[in-house]
Amino acid sequence: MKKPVIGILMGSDSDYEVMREAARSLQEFGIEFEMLVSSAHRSPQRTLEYAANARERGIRAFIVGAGAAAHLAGVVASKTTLPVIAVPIDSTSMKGLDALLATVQMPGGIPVASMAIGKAGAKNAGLFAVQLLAATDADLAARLDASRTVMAEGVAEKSERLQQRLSADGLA
Ligand code: RP5
Repeated sequence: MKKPVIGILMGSDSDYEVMREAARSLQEFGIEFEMLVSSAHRSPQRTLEYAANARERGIRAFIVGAGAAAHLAGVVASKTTLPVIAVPIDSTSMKGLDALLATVQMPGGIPVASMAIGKAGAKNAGLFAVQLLAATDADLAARLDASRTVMAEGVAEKSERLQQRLSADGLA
């Protein structure tokens, strides 16, 4: 079994549906990861120990999702100098704006890279982690380039289908 190089952390199992998108991005590029629940507020000791011990276990970056008064990414960052990529989760009536503001307003000296709120943010967090690893892995960088090409082709195909809809609607 391969060793995980990315640690995906979330504040509650209720965050899983969003954070699964990060796992999917990593899986697409064959990046090994581990995923666990740990809370900045409900299990602070577990969170601090995980962050402190991760580097020696082979982890090279963290993806951290939390909602509400989202302190998890910042707490992880306080115990490691590995990169921390945060995903604000839309789990309250404030629809993730609370988590976004709590996440991005880190004090100078302890950086956290925050993605967008929700599933797009989680997807990009996974891709961002791949990009970090690709900085020293030419094969991985080439596969990222290829995925961008496929994405661009997909946009062109959508445009083509749009022409067909325009025509069907009698607008072209
Ligand atoms: C946060 O509180 C978690 O990250 C989650 O987004 C939110 C709600 O958690 P649960 O009450 O669903 O466990 O800490």
